[in-house]
Amino acid sequence: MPPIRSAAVILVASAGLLAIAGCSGNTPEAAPSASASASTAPGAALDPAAPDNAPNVSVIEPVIKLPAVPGNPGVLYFTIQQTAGKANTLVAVHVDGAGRAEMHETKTENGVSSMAPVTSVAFSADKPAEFKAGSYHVMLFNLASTMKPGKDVEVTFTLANGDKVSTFAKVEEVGAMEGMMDHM
Ligand SMILES: [Cu+2]
Repeated sequence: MPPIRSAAVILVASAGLLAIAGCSGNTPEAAPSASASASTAPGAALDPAAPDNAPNVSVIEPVIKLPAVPGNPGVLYFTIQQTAGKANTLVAVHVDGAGRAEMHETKTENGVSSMAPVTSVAFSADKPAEFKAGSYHVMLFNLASTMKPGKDVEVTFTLANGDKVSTFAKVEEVGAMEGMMDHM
């Protein structure tokens, strides 16, 4: 089936770009001195260290996948981790351009996948919380028409202690297969 095969190739390619963006974002010392030209690189404009962010909490590779079918929900993937200190709990996510953002968990039992809303997800230095396909994810409803592939969208994570972490997520198209698996 040629269409599905080419979609898989595109997904692999975009995952590679994400990995590169994540690496450069996490090591600002290694950024090229020609920063003006670097601003076009994926993730280069992100500022994960906003001054009022919760201490010792970092969000890695946040990415918004647009729905395969317009009008359907999108999804936000990321990893949130504690780099030092006590464990934390994520209790809410706000995404600019999404009318509503819900934390969900996908579970597979007896070969059947289903998902349900969750109100909190704990994470610690030993155990980051991974929001990814087939696991925790944030479902995005009522997407604004301004949500286009290639945009950087502000995302704010609220912790149980009231602290917040803001960063920017890259908006990407979703592959047809991935869209079906997550939102059927
Ligand atoms: Cu969901």
